Amino acid sequence: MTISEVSTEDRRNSFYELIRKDNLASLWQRLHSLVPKSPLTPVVPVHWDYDGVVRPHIFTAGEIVTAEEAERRVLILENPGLPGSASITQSLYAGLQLVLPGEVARAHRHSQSALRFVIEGRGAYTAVDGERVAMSPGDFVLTPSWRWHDHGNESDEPMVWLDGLDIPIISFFDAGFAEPGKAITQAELRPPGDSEARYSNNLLPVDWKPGDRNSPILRYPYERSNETLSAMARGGDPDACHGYKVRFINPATGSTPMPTIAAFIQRLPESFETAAYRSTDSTIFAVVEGHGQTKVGSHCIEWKPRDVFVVPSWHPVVHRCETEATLFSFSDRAAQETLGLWREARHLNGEVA
Ligand code: 1HN
Repeated sequence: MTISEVSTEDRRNSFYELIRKDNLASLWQRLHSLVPKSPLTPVVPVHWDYDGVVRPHIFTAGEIVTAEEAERRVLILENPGLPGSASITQSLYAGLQLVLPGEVARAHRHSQSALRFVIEGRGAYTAVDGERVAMSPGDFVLTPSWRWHDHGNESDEPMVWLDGLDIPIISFFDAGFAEPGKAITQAELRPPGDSEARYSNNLLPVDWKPGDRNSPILRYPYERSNETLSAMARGGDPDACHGYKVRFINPATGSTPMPTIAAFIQRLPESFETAAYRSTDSTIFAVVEGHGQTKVGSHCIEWKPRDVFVVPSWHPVVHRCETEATLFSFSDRAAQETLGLWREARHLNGEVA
């Protein structure tokens, strides 16, 4: 190094230190990491083994804290690439919630939108704005933003579901509010099944107008998603990247069930391997049925029913299964599409399509 180079370096460093005191920073030191050529995510691929690892911990949680004490007895699925963040991806939160027989989780409401995907147990309910929604394995249930919700389990089985919330998005915007309910449990304002009957039979009350961008359907039963997937599979011609894949919709708009979160369910035929695929929405998968492997870049995840795993943004993904398999998934694709950001690439026969 020549004397003039040393002094240039020194001048620059002392300049950076000086301006930092005035809350200034140089863009030229950071430009490329601020605007990468393609997504550079800290999110890592991660897999939670439900039966072997997570389930025993959840049931221990059930012994050491009541649902009442905890308000929500949940083990957060935290991405190790985002330590301390309570986030599973940069934009989403996920957790596994246990409600034991006889327990209730008190009413509250918040700006954050939530979905539930039932992992085990049947007969517990979540009540949304005064309507009880009974839940069974594989059901996809909505708690849109600012709706009162409480949970209860009047069955004789423990109930575990996967919660997905847009908590990091709401924190990013500093737009979150929350309020406790006056009563622990909401009064019933409508009979169970009311919203399902009104809005999910390809019918709508004649003068009904949506009040917001959320689906009026509170529960998408697995029975119905399974019926669709089975019919598609009988029809044949699976998509090379997805097998047979459908998206859950808001029937009033054909768009996503909630404005921030998109949700999907797909069936992979027996002995199927998908073509490599990537998209900008980091995605959380929950295994409904079947055994298989998912390659995320060079990382291989071996999955079985009730496991949860994450595919980070723009990582090439290949699913392979021995038995027929069903995967539920959710992501922030809804928000990305609204903002015109969402991208995907299909890599068919090694070519990017
Ligand atoms: C929440 O309200 C629920 O209602 C679950 O079950 C998880 C995580 C953070 C904030 C609120 C629920 C939550 C949550």
